[in-house]
Formats: sequence, C-alpha cells, structure tokens
Amino acid sequence: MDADRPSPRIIHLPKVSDPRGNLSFLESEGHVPFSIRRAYWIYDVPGGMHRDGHAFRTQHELIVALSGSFDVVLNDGATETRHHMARSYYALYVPPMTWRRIDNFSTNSVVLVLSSQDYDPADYIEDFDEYRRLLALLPEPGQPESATEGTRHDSAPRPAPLPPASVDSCQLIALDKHHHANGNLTVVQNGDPIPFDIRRVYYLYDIPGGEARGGHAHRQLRQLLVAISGSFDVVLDDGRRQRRVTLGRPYQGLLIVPGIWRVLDNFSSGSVCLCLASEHYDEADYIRNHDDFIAELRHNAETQNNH
Ligand code: T46
Repeated sequence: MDADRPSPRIIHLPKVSDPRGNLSFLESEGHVPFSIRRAYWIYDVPGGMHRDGHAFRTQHELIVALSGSFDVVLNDGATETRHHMARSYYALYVPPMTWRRIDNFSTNSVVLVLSSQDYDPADYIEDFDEYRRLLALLPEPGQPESATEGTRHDSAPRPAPLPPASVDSCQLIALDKHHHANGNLTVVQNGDPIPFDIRRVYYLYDIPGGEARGGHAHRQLRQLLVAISGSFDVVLDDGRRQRRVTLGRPYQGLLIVPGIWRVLDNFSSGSVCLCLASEHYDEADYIRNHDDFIAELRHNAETQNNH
C-alpha cells in the first residue's frame, strides 16, 4: 500500500448551464484522480434498502448522484462521516481502504460509480473487523490533494479526416443487469462490452421539455449513450440515411462511431443521458455545421474514387 495514502474528498465538477439543459463532465486523470477502468450504475433501489458496507484493498472510486439522492457513509475505522449526495455536479472520491456503505436512497435515485479497476472479488474486504485489522497496519492518510475542478481541455485544433461511417454501425447494446433485492446494477468495463477505454464521462440533465441536444458529428470520438433515467431519442445520420433510436432503459446502450451526425430529442421529463466517451473533450473533434458535414463526406468520397 502507498505510503502517501490519499483521503476521501468532495470534487466539484464543471456545470455547463445551457437553455437546452445542463451538462457536467469528468475526465480520466483530470477531475477523476485515477484512470477509469470501469463504470457502473445502481438504480431501481426500493425504499428503505441500503447497499452493504465494504472496503477495497486497492481500487479507487468516484461516486456521483446522477439522479435523486442518497448518502454515502464512510468509516475510517474510528469515525463515521455521512455525505449526502444530491447533485450531479459534485463527486465523492473514495480511496482504497475506506469502509463505505450507501443508504437513504430517494425515489428514482441513480448512483454512478467510476472505478480504477475491473471487477475483482479478491479486492473486496467484507468484514469490518478484518478491515480494522488491515487498516491498523497502514500509515495515516495524507493531506487531501487539491481538487482539479473545472479544467477544460480545449487543445489546439488538429482536425482528423472524417471517417466513412454507416448508421448501421451504431449498435444498440444490451448491457448486463445484475438484479438484486436492494437495487439493480449495470456495469461497463473498458473493452467489455465497449470497444474503447473510458477517458471521459459526461451527462445531460435538467433538460427542459421540447429541447434537442447534439446536432454535430465527431471525427474520432466513440461513445456509448445510456438513458440513465427517463427516455429520449437519438437521430443518427450518415449523410445518406437517418435512423431514429429510442433509449429508455439504464441497461441498454447505443454505441456511436465517429463520422455520424447525431441529434438527441424527445426527452421525457426527468431524463438523464449518460455518455461514456473514448477521448477527453476536444472542440477540434466536432463538426457543428450539417452543410460542412455533408461537404466533407462528399469530398472524402470523391478523393477515394479518384484513387
Ligand atoms: C454529443 C452529445 C450527445 C465541455 O466543456 N466538455 C465536455 O465534455 C462536453 C461534452 C461539453 N463541454 C462544453 C462544450 C460546450 O460549451 O459544454 C458545452 C455544451 O456542449 P455541446 O454543445 O457539445 O452539448 P451537446 O449536448 O450538443 O453535445 C453533447 C456532446 O458534446 C456530444 O459529444 O454527442 O452531447
């Protein structure tokens, strides 16, 4: 175990307010003080239920209330600290060797957990006495590191060519649903079932009725969209054909490949769109004008035909 053990802390996240709804995002090794290996979300938690306490030997976690509210109760072996999580623009960082349980779930609450490791039952410590015994062998935790809030990664433009793509290459993926009496859980790991590493997570929330989002294409970005709460439609457009996909289940994901124009609309009230993305935010990766998108597709097709 590391001699400089980090302490738990609240991390404030960017909240990009917009008449089309709010957006917050977290970047691996940025707001998230580790590399994201796995994301999971807990939902459909019946009133009065809680998620049992445990600690992890080595894995780091970041916990966000994507919808509703709940409490994360941390125990350092001597003292309990209760964190009420009720807004999706802050996160709780939980370092390894911290005992934690989750309780006091509101109706329609959704917990998002980002983890530094793949699922590994051997990393769990499920017995509190054993946790205290192991904790006593460790050095004291260090001072909290300063939070890396609000950093935007607008890097210098480096337009990549727009890859040819088809709306049919955007797959609707049935994600695992681990059914349990104290709530359901869906998990996505890097490479399983998504064909990329999660380098950024963002979510759209507080979306006023009748609004649409998106309206652009990406050159390189791959992403998985999930309706964490409520429902919405995604209109995919490859320049030749359009396809409308409805998302309305937290255990269903839409994989969007680069080179596809997308618009999100028909948001139900209370809907939250979660996106797991393959890259950090980069404005140079966006094509935000549909005429430019079509012109670039045509140009690429002509160039290819001439070779
Ligand atoms: C997508 C659809 C579904 C950041 O600073 N960091 C980020 O990670 C993101 C996603 C956005 N932003 C800033 C950029 C803009 O100033 O937040 C503002 C709103 O972003 P945008 O207009 O791109 O929001 P949407 O909802 O139209 O698009 C977003 C994603 O950008 C996009 O990749 O596919 O959701």
